[in-house]
Amino acid sequence: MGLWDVDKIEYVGHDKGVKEELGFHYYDADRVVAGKPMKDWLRFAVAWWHTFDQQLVDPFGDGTAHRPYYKYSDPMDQALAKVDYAFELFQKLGVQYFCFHDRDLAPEGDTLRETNANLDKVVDKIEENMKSTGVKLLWNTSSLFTNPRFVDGASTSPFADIFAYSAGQLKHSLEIGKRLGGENYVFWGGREGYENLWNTDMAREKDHMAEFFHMCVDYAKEIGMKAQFLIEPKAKEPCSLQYDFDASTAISFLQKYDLMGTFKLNLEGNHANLATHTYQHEIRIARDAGELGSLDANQGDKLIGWDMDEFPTDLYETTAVMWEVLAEGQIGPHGGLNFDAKPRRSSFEAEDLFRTHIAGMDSFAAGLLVAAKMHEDKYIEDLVSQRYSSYDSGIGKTVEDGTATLATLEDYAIDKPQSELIASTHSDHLESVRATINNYMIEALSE
Ligand code: XUL
Ligand code: CO
Repeated sequence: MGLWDVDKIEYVGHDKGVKEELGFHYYDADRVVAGKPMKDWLRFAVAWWHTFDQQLVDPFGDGTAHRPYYKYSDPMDQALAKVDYAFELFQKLGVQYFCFHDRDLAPEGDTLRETNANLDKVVDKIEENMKSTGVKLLWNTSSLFTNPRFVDGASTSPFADIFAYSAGQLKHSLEIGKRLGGENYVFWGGREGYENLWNTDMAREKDHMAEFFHMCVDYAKEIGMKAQFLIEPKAKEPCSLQYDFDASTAISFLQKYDLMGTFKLNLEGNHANLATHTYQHEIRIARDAGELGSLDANQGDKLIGWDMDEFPTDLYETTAVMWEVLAEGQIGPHGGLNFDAKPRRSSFEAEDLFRTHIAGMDSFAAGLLVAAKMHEDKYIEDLVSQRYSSYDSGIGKTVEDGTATLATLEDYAIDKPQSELIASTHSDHLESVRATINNYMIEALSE
């Protein structure tokens, strides 16, 4: 059976019931939907930190996780053993990609040199496994927030030594990304923000962060690293305000510092909620700016405010996300769906790592099927073009082609009675749209 006490997870469909927890009911990797196999639309990735390092703590309780590799007490032995467990899990789930932070992989030494040496040993083993299994790196990143030295940030730390350390750490992380052929490289601003505005020079900190990003772009060019750089916005937590608050804020930052296009966005469901947005909103903002890069797949809890990183199971939300992805033609030029998600504390058994990934993969596959059906009928496309059709000709066209002035519009509007100014189309009302999407869900998933 291998290292995990679980067989390869197969597609079991839903004709014979829907209760099998160790089989896919909707994710059928090679099934062609809207012109591409499901696996190519979804490009699932396993997050190393949650899946292999997370002990399932919460602010009030210790870790509950049972993991087979806890039998290795030496940290390096355990780090190396995890690579075997990781690649077996990827293959058993049929996931083609994975993601990691540098610090997820190996323990730190006393100096950066020692830390890098530990890391390289694990990366050697990962490289071998990537070659023998064909599993690829969606992205890697650098943890510039876990160690106490980053208490006040990394590139936005008020202490220049910390900026320098961060740059050195990141340099090696870029080298690893290049070596492993990572398709993207992520920058989540862990503690790049503030908790106390009275002691913070926000403008200076943002200038430092931009300088840091430019150094990374320069170094990637120098070493011939091709990965797409991605910023991952988050509104708050751990800081009371994070500088990459949401997609719009991150885009303004990229515009100000001449980094548009060089960086795209990695958007996360739970982070969207922390900014009081929907996941779909964040994706639409990025799409409209040509900045959609990749997605971290997870969800929050409506009743708890913080970053819960639940596995995504909300079908309405996965449908909305996949609707945007289908409209875009892809998640991003090199994007994927990285499960930045952890099992609940009570899902502590090793096997639960499979169940939770299956839940997330099936929920996104089902969302893809529903969204594809909506696109097939051009349901939303027709509804939206109908809604704005008054700009296709007549007075509306003069607005869009730039020939209208306040005077021509006054002339047009001045004698119009109120009754001619109130239009209603019914079919685009919120209640009707939501009910119709429910109908699409029922129809698409019962086929
Ligand atoms: C934290 C978060 C990170 C990034 C990578 O909320 O989402 O795990 O995805 O650093
Ligand atoms: Co994330």
